[in-house]
Amino acid sequence: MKILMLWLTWALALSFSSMVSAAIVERTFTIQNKTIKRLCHEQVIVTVNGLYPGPNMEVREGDSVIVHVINNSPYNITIHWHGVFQLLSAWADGPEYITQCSIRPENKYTYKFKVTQQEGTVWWHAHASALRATVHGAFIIQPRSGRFPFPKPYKEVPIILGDWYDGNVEDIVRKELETGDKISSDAFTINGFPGDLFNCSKNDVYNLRVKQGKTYLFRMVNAALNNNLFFKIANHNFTVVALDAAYTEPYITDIIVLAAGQTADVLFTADQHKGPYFMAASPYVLGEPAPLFDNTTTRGIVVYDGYKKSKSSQLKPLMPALPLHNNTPIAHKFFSNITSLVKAPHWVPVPLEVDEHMYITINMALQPCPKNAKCTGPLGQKFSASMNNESFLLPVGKGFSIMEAYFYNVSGLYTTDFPNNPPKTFDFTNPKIFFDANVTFAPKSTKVKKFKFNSTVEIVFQNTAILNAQSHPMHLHGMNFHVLAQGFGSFDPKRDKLKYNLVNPLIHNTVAVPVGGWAAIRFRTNNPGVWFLHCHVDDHNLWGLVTAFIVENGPTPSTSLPPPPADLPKC
Ligand SMILES: *[C@@H]1O[C@H](CO)[C@@H](O)[C@H](O)[C@H]1NC(C)=O
Ligand SMILES: *[C@@H]1O[C@H](CO)[C@@H](O)[C@H](O)[C@H]1NC(C)=O
Ligand SMILES: *[C@@H]1O[C@H](CO)[C@@H](O)[C@H](O)[C@H]1NC(C)=O
Ligand SMILES: *[C@@H]1O[C@H](CO)[C@@H](O)[C@H](O)[C@H]1NC(C)=O
Ligand SMILES: *[C@@H]1O[C@H](CO)[C@@H](O)[C@H](O)[C@H]1NC(C)=O
Ligand SMILES: *[C@@H]1O[C@H](CO)[C@@H](O)[C@H](O)[C@H]1NC(C)=O
Ligand SMILES: *[C@@H]1O[C@H](CO)[C@@H](O)[C@H](O)[C@H]1NC(C)=O
Ligand SMILES: *[C@@H]1O[C@H](CO)[C@@H](O)[C@H](O)[C@H]1NC(C)=O
Ligand SMILES: *[C@@H]1O[C@H](CO)[C@@H](O)[C@H](O)[C@H]1NC(C)=O
Ligand SMILES: *[C@@H]1O[C@H](CO)[C@@H](O)[C@H](O)[C@H]1NC(C)=O
Ligand SMILES: [Cu+2]
Repeated sequence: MKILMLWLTWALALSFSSMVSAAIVERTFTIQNKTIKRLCHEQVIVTVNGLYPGPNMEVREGDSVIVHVINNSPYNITIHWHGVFQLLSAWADGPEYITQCSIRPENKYTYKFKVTQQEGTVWWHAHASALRATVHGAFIIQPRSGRFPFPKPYKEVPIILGDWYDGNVEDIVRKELETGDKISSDAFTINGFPGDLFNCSKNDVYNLRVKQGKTYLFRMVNAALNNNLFFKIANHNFTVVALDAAYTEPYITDIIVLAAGQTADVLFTADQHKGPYFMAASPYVLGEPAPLFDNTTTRGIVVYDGYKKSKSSQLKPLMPALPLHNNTPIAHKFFSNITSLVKAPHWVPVPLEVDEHMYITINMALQPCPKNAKCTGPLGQKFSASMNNESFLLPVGKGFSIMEAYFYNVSGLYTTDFPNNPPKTFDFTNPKIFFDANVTFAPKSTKVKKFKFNSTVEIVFQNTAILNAQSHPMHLHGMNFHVLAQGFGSFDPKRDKLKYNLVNPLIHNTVAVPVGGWAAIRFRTNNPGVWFLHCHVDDHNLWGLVTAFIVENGPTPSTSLPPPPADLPKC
């Protein structure tokens, strides 16, 4: 509780400082062990500055950011600024082996970048192995003008949703990668607290005090490693005003649905009678049969000022009714019914001509169990995951990251033949292909795709039923995209292109591709560098549901990737 108060005070102090014209925001992130108690056990976790969740950062659009990362943890680490464009600063993007080698224990690296042409809530997290489980925080970009395209909220409140593993996440993930099995989280968290539905957690409850009649801006992040989440507050509605830091038409809803990696800016008005109300989050997972998943609920509490003094204090807080884990109609409505706020600050129109078309299948897959090993995945094999039947292998132990190899013309780390189409066409979403050994094994490779500067790219992501249709939130670094349409079953260009919204579609950096369905996106390659494209479910990411896009230089220095900073870590 004390920690929570400190943290709130600090968040407030930050929001005042943003009113003055701060051109440089400088921070030190010391990556360090921290022992904390959750779910009846003491657990050593990796943190930034001993905090879980990590410190929230707040900047104004146009600011320069300098973050000194000092790695005092036993693991290799990098930090990614999720959703920050990194215009002409790809060296600061962070994914290990893509834009940089990781920062080894006892080493440091300084991330330097400018935040331009965007505002709203994004976040930062570790982008090495599964360290982001506990190494993450909000990254709030205030408008340079100080004005929002909606009435000024009374206060801003970061709400970080997470999942918690009862054990050392790095050990758990290593086991998962060795045995090929899947392991689920043990609890969900709101601002680091699992809430009172868990054993030994009566006091580990996030507590938000509000003033009746006031409107709060929730800076929401789904930081969970492997889960999409539903979020509700009993008896209250929300107004969504931005998703992935792109303004939306104000959208009134009683539920927020965030896929792993997504963020939202949400107005919350304390417009009910003075009382306590639970806020709660639970997972959205799909698959028939459902994959192993964490079927628990986290909750925090919203208390109105003045409530304690009233005579009705024996009132129990109201609990919101959350949907079942497989409620696709509710999730799909949230994902598809909101539109962007045309002509809002930083809004961009949909590019109407397309230079490059890609059709990319995304699915689970298998890799053969090594001889003499014991694998506990499906059919006694190991889980894998693929895009267009290529399962990505990071260039570990090759001496360079992909972007360094690209910049210095080093060959042998990657090839540029990532396919534009799936190698086989079949009834992609037919559940009968669940265990078809003819299609489940995907080869391992390091294939990327190269684009000319400033081309427009359209991608249709096609989920398949191989080893179960599962949820894959696809995240692109370096560039936002428009989500033109989405649907279920196999994408049919003749029928489905008619559904494209070319007027006011949502702008995202992470799209929740419908389970057993497709999503069509479009973007312009306006940012030279190497940009990771991956599923934000961490298991799937580590199993290979990733690739990278190389965006070549434009014609001028101001459209070219600068050389790497001198302190870029070496492999
Ligand atoms: C940090 O924690 C890990 C895992 O418990 C442990 O192996 C390591 O020795 C610790 N390192 C430091 C510097 O305390
Ligand atoms: C709490 O502990 C009891 C007894 O050990 C156990 O049966 C139950 O599943 C636990 N509940 C949760 C939510 O972990
Ligand atoms: C929430 O919004 C719905 C639809 O606009 C409305 O019917 C309902 O009364 C609202 N609930 C509250 C608590 O404001
Ligand atoms: C998940 O938990 C809910 C509430 O406890 C229960 O009704 C439901 O059957 C569980 N679902 C699965 C798939 O275990
Ligand atoms: C959102 O849902 C409403 C009610 O079903 C519908 O009328 C409207 O067209 C939908 N808007 C979008 C953008 O899907
Ligand atoms: C890499 O190759 C390109 C094209 O051949 C050349 O223009 C560039 O100068 C080379 N870069 C380095 C660092 O050698
Ligand atoms: C898989 O391959 C076997 C042997 O080539 C063939 O008999 C079978 O029909 C194939 N299955 C499917 C679903 O294509
Ligand atoms: C993927 O590639 C492997 C190896 O070439 C092949 O056996 C398998 O059928 C392919 N699967 C799909 C879905 O294309
Ligand atoms: C990119 O292409 C568009 C359309 O052709 C053009 O309007 C724009 O100026 C180009 N941008 C850059 C940075 O070259
Ligand atoms: C850490 O990074 C170094 C340099 O890239 C590499 O040699 C080493 O194997 C990595 N360690 C782990 C545990 O991945
Ligand atoms: Cu996935």
